[in-house]
Amino acid sequence: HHHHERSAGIIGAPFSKGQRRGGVEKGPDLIRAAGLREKLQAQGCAVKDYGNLTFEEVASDEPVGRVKCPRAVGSANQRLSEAVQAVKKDGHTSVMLGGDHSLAIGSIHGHSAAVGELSVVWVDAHADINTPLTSPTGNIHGQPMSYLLRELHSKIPALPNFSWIKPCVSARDLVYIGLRDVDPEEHYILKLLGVKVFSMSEVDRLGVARVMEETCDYLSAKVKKPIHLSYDIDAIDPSVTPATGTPVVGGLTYREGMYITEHLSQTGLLSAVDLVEVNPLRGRTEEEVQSTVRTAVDVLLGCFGRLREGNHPADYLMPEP
Ligand code: 4U7
Ligand code: MN
Ligand code: MN
Repeated sequence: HHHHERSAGIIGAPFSKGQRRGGVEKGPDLIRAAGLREKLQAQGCAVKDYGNLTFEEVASDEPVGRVKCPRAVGSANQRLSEAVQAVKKDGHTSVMLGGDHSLAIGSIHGHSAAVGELSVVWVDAHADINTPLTSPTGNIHGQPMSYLLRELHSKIPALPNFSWIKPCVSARDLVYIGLRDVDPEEHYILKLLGVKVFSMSEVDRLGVARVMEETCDYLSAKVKKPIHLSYDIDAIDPSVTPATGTPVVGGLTYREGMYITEHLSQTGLLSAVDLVEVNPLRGRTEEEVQSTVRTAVDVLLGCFGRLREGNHPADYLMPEP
């Protein structure tokens, strides 16, 4: 039961210039090497791997204001947007393997360009909604939602290689889960726009089951839009997924992390997924890296219908003696 026809179109985005630390560009190949394709196929999901994107070298990419590497981030995301549009036109659920979270700009933009209005579920320790002018670090992986929200359009200054980006998400169609490290300026923006937030406090108060029920009630109150899930591996507690650039204590348990994917998968509305911020160079041991990568694979399996109760093919036939 609960069997849907699913197919995954995988795009690797080995890109790290949305933040300072090298290593996060190794995410796509590590996640593949942990058996993503085989495991998806074993659970009845068709897979087409579109391979890794290649990104053009930007010769000189001086900061603009505080914003670091705007030209490289802008052009990488333009490529990614086109790749996601192609995957959606081929009829797949898009799976974008990052890479850092600045890649959500191109992934969500491309998804929206292909299918229209979206709901966005952002699972993260961070809100990633700084504008170029509020960002304390200048790292674009802390800013992607600010470029995508219609309500923030007037607060975004022009940046080189960003002019193709059209804001395509409304604040009422966005839900955050797992927040626990929000900058004051971001907190102000979230309140100003009235964004729905289930921080770790709400996960504590309500439990993850009610959080997911309320998330889906909220998002489908009017019309059921395709869901874009942007999953930052740092949403899960660093005791489980330590190999990431900006770990924050007090995160989702492995079980809560899985429940989110099981619930979203069963809505039948999941249309694109990002899995970002896996950085093997941030693991202190091989076991820390492997635990992070295994969990990333499990998140994706959950997105494609894996249930912890077990699964069986819709056409399964009992062997007769
Ligand atoms: B991630 C931060 F200041 N808010 O803007 C910023 F704390 O994609 C962190 O969620 C952003 O990992 C974290 O740089 C980006 C900082
Ligand atoms: Mn993030
Ligand atoms: Mn994060």
